[in-house]
Order: sequence, then structure tokens, then C-alpha cells
Amino acid sequence: MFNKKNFKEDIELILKIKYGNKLENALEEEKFYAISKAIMNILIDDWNKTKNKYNKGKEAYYFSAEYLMGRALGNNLINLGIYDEIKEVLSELNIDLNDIESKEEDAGLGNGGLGRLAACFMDSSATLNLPLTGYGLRYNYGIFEQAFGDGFQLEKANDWLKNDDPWSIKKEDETVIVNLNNKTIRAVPYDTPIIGYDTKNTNTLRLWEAHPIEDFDFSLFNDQEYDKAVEKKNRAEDITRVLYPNDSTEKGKILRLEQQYLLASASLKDLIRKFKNKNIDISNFPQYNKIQLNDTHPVVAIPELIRILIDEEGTDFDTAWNICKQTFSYTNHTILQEALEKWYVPLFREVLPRIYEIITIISEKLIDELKHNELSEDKVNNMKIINHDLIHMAWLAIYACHTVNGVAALHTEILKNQELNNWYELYPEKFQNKTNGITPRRWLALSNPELTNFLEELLGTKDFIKDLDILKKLEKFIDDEEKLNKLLEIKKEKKLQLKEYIKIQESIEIDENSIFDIQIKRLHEYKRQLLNAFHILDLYYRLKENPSMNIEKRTFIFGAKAAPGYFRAKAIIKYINEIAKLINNDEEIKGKIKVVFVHNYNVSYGEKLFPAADLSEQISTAGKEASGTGNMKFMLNATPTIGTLDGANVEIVEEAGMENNFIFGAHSEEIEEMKKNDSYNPREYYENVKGLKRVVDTLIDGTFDDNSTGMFRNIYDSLLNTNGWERPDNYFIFKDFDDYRRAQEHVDKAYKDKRNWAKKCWMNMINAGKFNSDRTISQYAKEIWNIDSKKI
Ligand code: 26Q
Repeated sequence: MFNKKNFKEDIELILKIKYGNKLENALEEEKFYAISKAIMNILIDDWNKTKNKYNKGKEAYYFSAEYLMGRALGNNLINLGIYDEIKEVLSELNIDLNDIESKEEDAGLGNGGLGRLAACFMDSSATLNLPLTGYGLRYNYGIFEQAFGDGFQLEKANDWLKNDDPWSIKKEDETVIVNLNNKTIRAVPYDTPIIGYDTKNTNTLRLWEAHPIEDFDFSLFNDQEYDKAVEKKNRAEDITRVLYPNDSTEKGKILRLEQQYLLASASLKDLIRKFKNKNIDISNFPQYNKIQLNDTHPVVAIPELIRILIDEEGTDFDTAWNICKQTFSYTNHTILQEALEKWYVPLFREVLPRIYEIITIISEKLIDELKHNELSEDKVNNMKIINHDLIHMAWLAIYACHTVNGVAALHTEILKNQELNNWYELYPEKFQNKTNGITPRRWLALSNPELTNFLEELLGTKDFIKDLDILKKLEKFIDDEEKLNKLLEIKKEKKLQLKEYIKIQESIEIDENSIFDIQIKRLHEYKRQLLNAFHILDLYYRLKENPSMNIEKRTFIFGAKAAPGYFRAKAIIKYINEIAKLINNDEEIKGKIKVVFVHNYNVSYGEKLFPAADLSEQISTAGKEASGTGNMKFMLNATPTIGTLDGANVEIVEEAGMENNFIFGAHSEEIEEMKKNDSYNPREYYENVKGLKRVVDTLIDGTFDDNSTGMFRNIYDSLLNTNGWERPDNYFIFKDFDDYRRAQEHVDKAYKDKRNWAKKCWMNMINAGKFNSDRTISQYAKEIWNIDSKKI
């Protein structure tokens, strides 16, 4: 399959025909493109073979508004098993593979966890030869690029396609037409290969791009009405222009609804067309097609399938409904009430009148069923799909799907017993748990080759890159001084690499001998970056009071984007940057603690941060983080967690041992109790917990400057004052502050004992097997879709 001579010739040919350039004159970006296309040439036959093979039987489809893929080159080479070989071939051409890799733009078509999970699932399904195809949208602008200006977040458009994407192929002939109320769109598919590791199977990610029916109005152009001539084109293309950079609240309205409908309608039409080629009666559709809805964003696919079946295929409603029920499944990724999608009826009806009509029929059907089950009026009202002029997409999903799953054990329990309890009582058989996972290819083999090589040496095989459970065998080395030292050496090496990278990216020098204490994730109040900040500031003041305090040196590293409209999240970024300025410029503190907020945290930055961490910060308010997946990336890279018993942290410490992590804080039941009884009074803690008032008051006492934006006052008020619907300190920061500080002191003590620390790292690493996304996706395949693997 791989032929060195052909490969070199391909690169030269592509440079010539695409850029009219020779290798010696080519730009790095051009080389990246040519190398990537030459790799496409290596894999394309197997890709087509896989498509044909899958097409013969039952397939599953992942419908997701987000895919946070990151870069492809390095990952594809790893999965093809030719990374080292290509590196060598390129060096013969005087090309450094690492330099070329860094020229690739991240495909940042997602916000955070939900989008990155979709990307890990793609990798795992290909590796397991599972017939799973991803459907999504080809946003021309992915997640915004973040910069800081005077400590404030600035956003810039992310033009990831500016140099063209070598990994996608436009399939013009498979274009489908999507009708919106006031316009007709051509949805053009772009296919990206998803290469399995250690298999020839190559799955597909199909992303739709919106185009007008006609590119421009010729007669208007002729009349010199240039803007008008392209107006329709622009309105059509707007639909897939930009990813909504929002992972908390409803926004964007009409355009976002159009996006969701385009994804749903185009993907379904694609499936129906494929199915009809089989010449089987449409009632058998679910025997060949299973669709996973990634949260509520693609849920409009449910009424859309019913519409297609009734209006275009001529079935009756009951037949359509039965087909739907057997086809769709729904994953819930959030417990936050405000993130449960609801659409305002007048808006929805205006954009999608026929779909609205179908939803009203479903809604009535549900009400009949609820009444038939003799549910109280209260419950019926609570569960109505259309209620008070709002359409509840999650209710629609639960009613129409055959399974509903949460993404970690605790999350699923909270769904069953609290958030979705009414639904659980009605349909207990629908509810399942599928604890999230991460792909070991990207999050170990690609991002930490040093650790991967070491593990291969110890185990005598590379099998752990597929089967992480094998790492458990390494428990026998837990007292082996030499092995533990080697692990610490690798960690040091990764810290040095990160130090170099941060120097270039942030112009900040950090000390590789300090503890790298890292919190990287979207900025959200419930994730409590503010708790981390308060602790740092408290430590700073204690160091000022007591300069001889004997603490381990620490570098506190943050990375986080705030949704552009999320004022308080942006305030927290500014606040942390102010703290960094104060601490990093204090001569007395130099060499003791340092704070770095890296800008533009994304998948590629993550690949450098996870392996270099000494401490993983997972400190959300218990009950709020559905799962978390960053926590798993740290764990696999031999990093202990300081965290609450929230999301997948619960299962992480179950696997790695409580004693090897630093667990603190109120439990989810306790938090629920306090909310229920309204018994939490943050002011009590503010007044009584030592040191707390001092740090909180910096928000208003002039210690820091927020350029008169009122941002810091806004944070302060949110912690201490009731504000309409919001309770003070809604995320229980004050409640957990003291216990967090205690846990941090344990970290400090534990780190002083190098050997013991290494053991904790070791135990985390070798027990990360459960969090392999191969395990997760095979559970979806068996327990939800009932599909088998199909090796080509
Ligand atoms: C909603 C309405 C309008 C615009 C955007 C949105 C929106 C967009 C993205 C709402 C939510 C999201 C993303 C949610 C998300 O990433 N959830 C995370 O999913 C991970 C994978 O399951 C979990 O590990 C995380 O705990 C969860 O926060």
C-alpha cells in the first residue's frame, strides 16, 4: 500500500498542479496540503471499499451539530501505522514532519466536550470496524479564535478553510435539496475519511455546506445591481457560515433553527435515497438505519422523518411514528436547565410550518397517552411537548426515541431521579448509561509518544493503543523505583516541551520544576474557575504574610473560551488575568507561584497540555458536570485529579483509587438538599471562613481594575446578593472553598514525596482503561443500535 517513490512523486505532482510550485520553493502550508493529499491517495481505495461494504447492511448514524476534530495529519499517520516511516521519508526531502503538522488549521467545528466526544466516537467506530457515519455541518468559521487585550477576551473569526481542506472531498453528485419556508437550499456534502487504527476500515464524516439554487441573479448583475445579485446566495450560504459559539444558553434563533433543520433534513434525505436503492419496503427502514441524536440540536430530525414518510413516501402517521420510534435514540449531555433547548412557537412556525404541524400531532398524541396513564394534571403540564408557546425539544426526543442515555453513571442517575424523573417513571426501559470515553490514539499515541514508547517497552506490544485495559498489567511495577523514575522523567520531558511552547505562544517563562496545576475547559460558572482563582489569591496573600511558608513551587495554568455573550464568564477571564498580573509581577513571590492563562485553548493546545500536567483540576459543583472528558485525558497521561465527586470523576476515582486523587467538596445530594430547603447562606461562609472575605473583596475594593465595565462588581453581586431568579453563589463556591484549600494542601504535601507522587500518577494511568471511547462506542453499538462490526 505505501510506496516511498510514489509518495514523493505524488507530493511533487500535487505541488505542481495545485500551486505551480516546486518542492524547494513551496511554502510550508503548500507542503502540508500536498503531503496530506498524497496521504489521501494512500487511503482512498480502502475508504470506498468500506462505504460499499457498510452499504449492504445495517448502519448507524451520528447526527451532531458539532465535531471538534482538531488536526488530522498526525492522527491519520498514527492510525495508518506509517507515522515513523513518513517522518523518515520526509526528512529525506528535508521536510520536518512536526513543522508541517503545525501548519494545519484545527478543524474546530465544535464548542467543547460534546463536539470532542463526537470526534472521539468517529475514531473509535472506525477502529472497531463499526458501520457508523457522522453527519454534521461544514461551518466555514469554526469556534472563534481567542486573544486577550488588556486581559479581556477578544474574539476573531476562525477561517479554517482559508488554505483549503485537503482531507475533505466534495460530493457534488450527492447534493440534496432542502426546503425552508422562504428559500430552497442546495446542501452539498463534503466527506472526510475517518481512518481506523490497525485496520483498513475507513469510516466517513459527512458535513453539509449550504448553497443557493442559483449562484447569482444574472439579470440583476447585468443591471449593475451587484449587491442584490448575490443577496440570495449570501442568505443561503449564511446557514453554514458559522458555528454558534455558545454552550450555555439559547441564542441565534432563526439562523440556528435553519442550521438544525438543514442538518436533519439533508442527512435524512441522504439516508432515504440510499435506502430506496435497496428496493425494500420503507417499513423496514429501522432494520437498516439507527440514528443517534447528539443532544437536542438535531432533534428536529424526528418530525422531519415523519414529514418525509407521510408527505413524500405516502405512509400514514402511525406507520411513520413507529418507524421513528425504532430509528432514533437520544443522548443528553447536560443537566443545566438553561441549556435544555426550547423553541418559541411563533418563530418555529414561521420558519418550519409543516414541521410545526407535525409536532402538534405528536404533542397531542403524548397528552392522550399521559392522560390514559392517569398522570396528574401537574405532571401532564410538565411533560407537554408544546407548553406555553414553547416547544421542548428534549421532551420530543424522549417521547420519540427508543433509548435515552446519560454520559456518566452519576449523570444518568440524576436524570432518572431528578431532572427527567417524570419520564423515567413513565418509560423506565428507555433509560441507559453510557459513560463517556476518549480515544487513546489522539490522547496517548499522538500527543504523548514518549509515554507510548515506554508503555510499549514494558508490555512488549502496542495492543494497549486499542485495548487500554491491558495497562492494568503494569500494576506489578508499582514499587519498581526504576519504572517510576522513568515515568517522572517522561513527565518532565513533556513539561519542558510545554514550557517551550508557552514561551513562544504567550511570551511567558515558566519553571519546569514547579507543579503544573492545570484547568482547561470551557469557561462556565458551574465549572468554577473562580474557585481556583480564589484559592490562588488566598495562597498569594498567605505567602505575603508568611514568606517562609514552605510550599512546592506551582504554576497555575488556565485555558478557556467564554461564549461571546456570556458576560460573567468573560468577567472571570479578566479577573484571572488581573490576578496573574499581580502575582507574576510581585518580586517577593517570584519563583514560588505563577499564573498563566493561555490564549485560544483548543484541541491542539490540549495535546500539549494534558501530557505535561501534574495536577488535573475538575472542580465543578457536584451534580452539574454531566461527565467531563478532559478529566480522562489527564488520567491517561498519568495525572492525579483534584476534584469534586461530579460527572465521570466519580468513576475515575473508583478505578484509580480515592487515595491516589484529591477529592473534596459537597456531594450532589447535599447540594440538592440545600437547594430544596433553601438553607444555603453564602454570607455565613463569607464572614466566617478564614481568608475568604479577603479574596472575595478584591472584586470590589479596588485591588483590581476592570476598566469601569462593572464586571467585577457583577461577579461579587452574583456571590452575595439575590438577584431576581438567581440565588447568591448558585454554584456553592463559598461552601467548598475551605475544603478545596485543604485538598490543595494535601497536594502540596503529597508532591513533596516524589516516590509516592509517582505511584499516584502510575495508578491513574494504568487504570484509565474504562475511559477508552472504544468501550463507549461498542456499548452504543450493542445496547442501543444492535449493529455488528464489518471488517473490509
Ligand atoms: C444550545 C442552544 C443554542 C446554542 C448552543 C447550544 C449548545 C451548544 C453546545 C448547548 C450545549 C452545547 C454543548 C454542551 C456540552 O459540550 N456538554 C458537555 O458534553 C460532554 C460530552 O458528553 C460532557 O463530558 C460534559 O460534561 C458536558 O458539559
